[in-house]
Order: sequence, then structure tokens, then C-alpha cells
Amino acid sequence: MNDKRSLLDEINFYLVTDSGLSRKGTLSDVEKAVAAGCRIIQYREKSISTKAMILEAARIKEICGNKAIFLVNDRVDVALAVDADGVHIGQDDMPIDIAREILGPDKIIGLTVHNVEEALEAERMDADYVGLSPIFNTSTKMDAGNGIGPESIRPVKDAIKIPVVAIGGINKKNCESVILGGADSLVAISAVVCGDDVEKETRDFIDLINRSKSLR
Ligand code: TZP
Ligand code: MG
Repeated sequence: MNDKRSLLDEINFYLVTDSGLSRKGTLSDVEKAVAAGCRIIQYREKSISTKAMILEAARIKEICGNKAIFLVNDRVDVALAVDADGVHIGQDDMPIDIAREILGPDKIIGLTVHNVEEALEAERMDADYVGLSPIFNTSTKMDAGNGIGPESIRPVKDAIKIPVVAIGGINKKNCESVILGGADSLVAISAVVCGDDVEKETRDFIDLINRSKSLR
């Protein structure tokens, strides 16, 4: 049993890295987010060599230690190379059953979904959580499509037992609507890594999420 898995019950703010948008760099962003209390980090890197990714991923794994779950976006090979806690994959990435076969039962697999049907299928296929995307319009991921709105979260949350992580266009102003809408956790990339102080932004999001959860 992967004991990091129990941290999935505690996730609030979820950091996804973006070296293109980051002001201070991926490693700094991860350090600051973990210091602020973030319990899940996804290394999402599309623009460097596999070798450079493996070196960076190994550093991120060290920073996360046993404080935060460490997942790799898309790249099952990189996750295996550094013994990450798991992967986050999309509908057009490696099929989840193959990823599960390669990674084994202990690794955490998150799957991006866009609606209730995909969420039900993700749970049936043994995903550990779903990323529901995109809640709002975003320019961070060009092919994300139009925002589905925070009112689309509840039907997904009610249909499955695994955690629902909301992503896409989320900021401190609309964060409450996402949590009141039923999300267990949320990702905000540009709202955090484009800022000067990632630790403060992360802490602000964690506070907002906890406060919004207490209103439910
Ligand atoms: N997947 C769906 S939307 C998105 C990803 C990676 C980008 C989210 O970035 P932001 O800046 O929080 O809108
Ligand atoms: Mg992907």
C-alpha cells in the first residue's frame, strides 16, 4: 500500500507546474507550495528533454518527501524512472488500463474528465481521482475548450466516490463557487505561478478552500 494515498483524502489546493508561466521557476514553485501546505503536486512539463525532465522530477520528488503526493503529467516513463507516486493523464494520453498495468496497483492515477459519463468510466477503470476540466475559460491550455461552469461539478461529484479536482480558469475570486459547487480540490496555475509570492498565493487558496468547505 502506498501510504501517500491517504493524503488524497486531505487534498485542498493542488499545484500543477508550468515552466512557461512561472516567474520563479518550477523547483521554486514546488518548494513554496509545499512549504505553504499544498499536499499534491503535478509536474507538467512539455518543453524540455526527457533527460532534463527526469533530473527535475527527481528533485521535485525530494522536495515533496512524505509531505505531498508527487504525480507526473502524461509521462508514465518519467514517473517510473523517478518512482513518483503516480501520474495524471488525459483522455488522449496512454489508456488508463495500460497505465495501471505498467504502474501497478499502488501508484496513484488521476484522469482528466469533462462530464459525468467520462467520470463514471474513470472510476470504473480504477482512477484514483478525476480532474474535471475546464471549469472556466482559460488561456493556459489552448485546447482546453470552453468553460463548463461551476454548476457542472455537482452532477459529477454525486455520480462517483473518488475525489473531484476542478481545473481551468480558477482564481481567488471564483474559487468559492468551485468549492460550493462540490469540488474536493482545485488547481489554479496562472493565478499562482504568475505571481511574485507562490507561498502566499498557495496559502491564500488553501485558506479560501477551507473556508468555503466550512460553508457547505
Ligand atoms: N488542464 C485543463 S485547464 C488547464 C489544464 C492544464 C490549465 C489551467 O490553468 P489556469 O491558469 O489555472 O487556468
Ligand atoms: Mg495529457
